[in-house]
Amino acid sequence: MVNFLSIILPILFFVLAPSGIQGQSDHTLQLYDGPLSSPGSWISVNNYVENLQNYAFNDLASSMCVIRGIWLFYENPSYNSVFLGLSAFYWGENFCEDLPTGLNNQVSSVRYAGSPYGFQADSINIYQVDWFQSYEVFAATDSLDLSPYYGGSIIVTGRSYWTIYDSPNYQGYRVCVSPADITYAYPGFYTQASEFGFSGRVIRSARRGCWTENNFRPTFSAQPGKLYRRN
Ligand SMILES: [Ca+2]
Repeated sequence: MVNFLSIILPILFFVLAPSGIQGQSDHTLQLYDGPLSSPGSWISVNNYVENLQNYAFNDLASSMCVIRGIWLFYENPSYNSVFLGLSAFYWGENFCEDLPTGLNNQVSSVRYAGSPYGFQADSINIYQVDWFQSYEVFAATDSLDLSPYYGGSIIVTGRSYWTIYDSPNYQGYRVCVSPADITYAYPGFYTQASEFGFSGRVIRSARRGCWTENNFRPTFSAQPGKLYRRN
């Protein structure tokens, strides 16, 4: 399988990548059929995979290595946009782990968060639903009028504060959010809207810097090399 995939994967990336960028990103994930002690066949991905069936790897992964980047795992295809389900995240460089019960042989889609060009570059990722599920909007620069607009959960990467607004043109209700560690560029994972003061609201514009005193920090600092999953 490895030899076969090494030939067809570049083609699949080009054809199937629905979001992110086409071709290589700064994020690389390996999924293994077996546990780390006996990994068996495996695939390497570095872009969004809406359905692991496209790689003949649906509900197969039992362990994984994050070679680099910020990776999101979903129980269902299309990042749980059709059926909500279990989701998890993991970030860092060169960490491997067996998937826990619940994710073992259950992962159906994966994608990365943050800039395709550098996983510790400044960006904000906005998801429709909590725990980074369903549709997303990505911004790496000041954005006057985000569209479509969501506010279920966010991931802040890099070393910048961001102010998010519930109206276009940097108007309306606003809060300032930050990465978990602005010196070392630890990403900030806000798993639900209440964690960034946006319950019942959507994010319509966003810009770098802190333009309000209404500040939110991640409720926990997600360490590299540790899997966090929705309870
Ligand atoms: Ca599944």
